[in-house]
Amino acid sequence: MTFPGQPFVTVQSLDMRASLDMSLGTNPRRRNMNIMTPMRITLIIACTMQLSCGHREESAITPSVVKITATYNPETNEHLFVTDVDEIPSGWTTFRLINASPAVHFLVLELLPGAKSVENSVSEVVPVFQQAMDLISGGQVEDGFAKLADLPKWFGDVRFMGGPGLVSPGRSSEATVHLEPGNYVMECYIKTAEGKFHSALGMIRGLTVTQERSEAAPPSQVSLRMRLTNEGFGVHGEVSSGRHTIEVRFAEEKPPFLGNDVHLVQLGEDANLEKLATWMDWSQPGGMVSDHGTAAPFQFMGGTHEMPMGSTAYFTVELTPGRYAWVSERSAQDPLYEEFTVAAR
Ligand SMILES: [Cu+2]
Repeated sequence: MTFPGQPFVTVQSLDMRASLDMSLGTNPRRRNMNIMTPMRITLIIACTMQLSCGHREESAITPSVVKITATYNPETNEHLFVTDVDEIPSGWTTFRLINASPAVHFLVLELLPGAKSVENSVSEVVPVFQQAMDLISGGQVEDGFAKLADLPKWFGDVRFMGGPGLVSPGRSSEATVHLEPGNYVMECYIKTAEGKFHSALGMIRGLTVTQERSEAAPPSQVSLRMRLTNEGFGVHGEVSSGRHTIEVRFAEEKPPFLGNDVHLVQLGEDANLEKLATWMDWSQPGGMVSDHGTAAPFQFMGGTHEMPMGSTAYFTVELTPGRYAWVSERSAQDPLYEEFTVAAR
């Protein structure tokens, strides 16, 4: 196994990472980017339904909506999640990520084990991934992957619990998930052109899910269904123009490197899907790079991050006629994407 386009990534380094992944019991991709930075963020949980979301009534977005705005502060070079919500009841919640920044972002939810908190992630996990990435970016690929052995043991017990998928500047991404009580981390590990993870530049934040139970229900009407496996997206339903609420069932344990997730990409006429596949790999020096000066090569329109097998999540997208692809966050050597066309009505 080699990384296409990056010949210096060797089989050995991949195996190293694979065994690390297994020992950790989680997806290495998912934890690549935590570094620390102050996060004074403001969140807004607007406990309303479709009102504040502007969704059609039939999309039946759940009553509990957490709004998070992704921002960039050029004076401090901080990428931040801004919200005034730090605590929510357990149960169904919709996370709406509004991208008011010049970079692509996402928001992945991570359930931390025991009493671990975002401070532990910031001090013990983020720096390790950043050091690993710095080594990889400097050409020391094997040393970079070996660095991941410095991750704390508890990191292997982190559970990835979905969250709004990749979204380009000026767009919003919305995902609905069912969360059990616990301490969560919300983070984005897109990278800057210098190879710094957004989470290392502030885009990481804690969220407490309390024992109190929300009465929110999942979306009652969906227009598309997906069954995510290691082989594909299993789309059922008519992929037509307009707004869709998509039900996603996580039907298979994650492949060796990443969990099964899905993101929607709008393709231009000269879109190169191999380039997209390489970009979707955070461990590639050019992978997942998007900042104020470096645009991502594609328009990302939302999706949902991985969840444990058996879970269900929902996300909404707005489709207009054109070319698209569903794409998963995978290593560049094992890409997963599916192109499709939305016809004019
Ligand atoms: Cu980001």
